[in-house]
Amino acid sequence: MRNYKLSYFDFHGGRGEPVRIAFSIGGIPFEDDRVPFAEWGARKPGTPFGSLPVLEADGKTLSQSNAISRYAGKLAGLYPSDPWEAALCDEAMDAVEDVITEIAATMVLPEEEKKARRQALAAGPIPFYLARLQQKLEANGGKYFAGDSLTVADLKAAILIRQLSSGVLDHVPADLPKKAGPQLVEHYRRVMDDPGVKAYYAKLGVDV
Ligand SMILES: N[C@@H](CCC(=O)N[C@@H](CS)C(=O)NCC(=O)O)C(=O)O
Repeated sequence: MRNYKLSYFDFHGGRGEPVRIAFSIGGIPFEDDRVPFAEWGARKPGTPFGSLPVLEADGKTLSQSNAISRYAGKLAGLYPSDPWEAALCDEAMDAVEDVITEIAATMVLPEEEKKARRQALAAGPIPFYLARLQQKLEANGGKYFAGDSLTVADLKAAILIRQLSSGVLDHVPADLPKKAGPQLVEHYRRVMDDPGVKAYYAKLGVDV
């Protein structure tokens, strides 16, 4: 087995979190390199695209969160082998990534602009994406986004819904997921109750 090191910021969410959980579920040892924000400026130029997460495998780097998630998912049995189901898994991950990209773009805005941009997102694009993601979930039977078992798409979607429901994003109402995609909230709870996901957070002493 390769030696893995996953570098990502030090919080329980975001683009790196599905990879950490997938490795944990798959019993794949990895170095969990949690980069303090204070060190990021110095480390950024050394990353492939100036961003995290980055996975190192025996010293070789892989970037782009969905590529890393798919890779970790394949190692951990959390990525479909059937090509159509794999495409459904990719579709959900890419749709979630669209939402993350919109939200991430607001992080560095001055307060007034941030407020306006986030209110606009909460009034249109976010509920739109949540409603459409919910439709996709329903089209696959309502339990998982692809196939009939947990995949990295379920992890990625659940982590987004957890963030949106937590109230941590100023100007985005915490009840937005419940209003725009109630089944996504149920899905997120189900994912957090998955024994492998539960074990991951229990090991870290995190309540989810
Ligand atoms: N397309 C990239 C985007 C990565 C990205 O923007 N990551 C954020 C953290 S979630 C980041 O590194 N932000 C710091 C920066 O851009 O300087 C991916 O999916 O990995």
